[in-house]
Amino acid sequence: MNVINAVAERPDTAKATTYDAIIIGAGISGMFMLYRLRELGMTARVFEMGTNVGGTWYWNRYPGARFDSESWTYGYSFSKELMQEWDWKEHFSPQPDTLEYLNHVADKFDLRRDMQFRSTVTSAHWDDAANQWHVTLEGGQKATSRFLFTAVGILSAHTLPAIPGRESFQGPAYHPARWPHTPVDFTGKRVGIIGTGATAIQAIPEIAKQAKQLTVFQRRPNWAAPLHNSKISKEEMEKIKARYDEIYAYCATTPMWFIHQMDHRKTLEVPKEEREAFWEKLYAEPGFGIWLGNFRDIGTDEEAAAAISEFIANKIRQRVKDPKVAEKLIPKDHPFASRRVPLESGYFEAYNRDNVRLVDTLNDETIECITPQGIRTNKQDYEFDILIYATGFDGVTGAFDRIDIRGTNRVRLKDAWAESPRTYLGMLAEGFPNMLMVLGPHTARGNIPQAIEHSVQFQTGMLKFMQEHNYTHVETRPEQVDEWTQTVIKAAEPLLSSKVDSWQTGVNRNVDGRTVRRVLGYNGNGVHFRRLTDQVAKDGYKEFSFR
Ligand code: NA7
Repeated sequence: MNVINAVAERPDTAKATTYDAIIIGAGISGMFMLYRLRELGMTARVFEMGTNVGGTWYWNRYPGARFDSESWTYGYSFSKELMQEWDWKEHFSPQPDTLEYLNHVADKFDLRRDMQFRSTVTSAHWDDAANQWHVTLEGGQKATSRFLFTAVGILSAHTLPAIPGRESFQGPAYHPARWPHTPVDFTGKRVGIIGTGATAIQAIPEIAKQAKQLTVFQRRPNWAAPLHNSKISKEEMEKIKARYDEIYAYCATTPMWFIHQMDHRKTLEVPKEEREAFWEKLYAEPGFGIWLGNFRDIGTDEEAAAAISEFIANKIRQRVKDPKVAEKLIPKDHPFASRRVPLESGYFEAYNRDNVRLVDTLNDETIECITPQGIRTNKQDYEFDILIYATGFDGVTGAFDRIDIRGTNRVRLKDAWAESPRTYLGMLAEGFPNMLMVLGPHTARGNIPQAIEHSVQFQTGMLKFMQEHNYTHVETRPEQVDEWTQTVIKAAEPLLSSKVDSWQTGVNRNVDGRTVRRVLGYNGNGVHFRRLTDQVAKDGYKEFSFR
């Protein structure tokens, strides 16, 4: 197996081994958590697998990787100075620019001095008697802390396809989330890619421009809509900077904290012509408007979902020249917006190129195995110079499962969550004292950096409260966990997305036991979530139990 893994060297030994807090992960969450903990006067150490900061934007270096969210709503907002000094170059920032931004943040706030890279946390065990966490890294290094912060991301546990023969392929094979740090040259190469999720949808048009031939193995097609990215001029950036307060305040009023506000009409109440004109407008606009700015029932009402799906299907038919290929690219098993909608830049047109072919592995051929030369289906052998496994992630809980986390009575988190996560607000897990999760399961997500900032503010607010009251121990209350778990499950019930297999519902057939759908996020309104958490803070965190 030659999937590239950028991490090779072992860490240096840390100077001290006891901290007030250990943070796992140096992505957007871990960086901001460190910043805030320092403000509280706490000693903190970040352990990060990679060789530098950036998390998702450190790992995912594949061609075409970029934000699907407006850059100017997707950065940190805690520092006005930072906002004013950083110029986003494109409305949807490409990965290299985003990584540069995060490095700039790390430099500006001198974050790296409390970070240890090439450091994979393998276990974290709670010690009730000592009221602290014992953390072990790959290689044996140990550290202890009063608090443990998981800042591990929701899409960081990448998964390779469970297809026999994977080890035998003789050429280079890559997962997009472990992409090499130097660009891969596809010139003159025959490339095979498995998967057609958001990642592949970004990568395919870019690889197609270079490769001699690109063969896409599609199991289930995904709905996708145009991104409409463009550059940001100096003048436009100045205007955005002048409006930052207004922009972020507006995002906080929308259900998912994006710049897109849902349309409060119901789809079928709007006359067909008016509806179609509205959809034409959304389809021609940049960003998630077609998903998040759409009629309020497209995610819950089957007829409404069928109508928007038909609209998008017709767009695909118009854009893909070969009608047979177009039909294969149109999902038939789930409606538009019932999985996270990938945004694309020329994805459908890529299939009009002579050097791109689509293999439908659901209806036409079945992948049997990977061979030394390429991929064998039940119909033929395909030969490739390079293989790409754009096969996604063990979403939300996957990164937790990869660490042996044990709480009270040495209960393993993985076992405790086997059927469903049990948390309060997705921030503290039942039975795991002093472990605070940024983007944990059952929390509100939407606009990820804004969700992170909100969560970090809430958690560090609670730590400040603990400092003021001389508390050193925090736990959930069982009745709050029951109530929150039920709230989360209830909020997911009306959603069509709850009836579809995806990383969001926790299904990943490349991972043992990941065949049953689970609720992994809080799908209620983000505005209510903010209100609730603000109220909990205002009332003195009564829902938690302190010692
Ligand atoms: P996704 O969206 O989970 O997509 C993974 C893709 O890989 C999807 O098309 C899968 O098909 C396919 N897949 C996975 N395993 C296999 C096997 N064994 N054989 C064939 N095809 C397979 O992951 P992405 O990385 O694209 O995107 C993740 C998120 O990142 C995205 O939602 C954004 O939030 C950013 P399937 O649909 O399961 O039939």
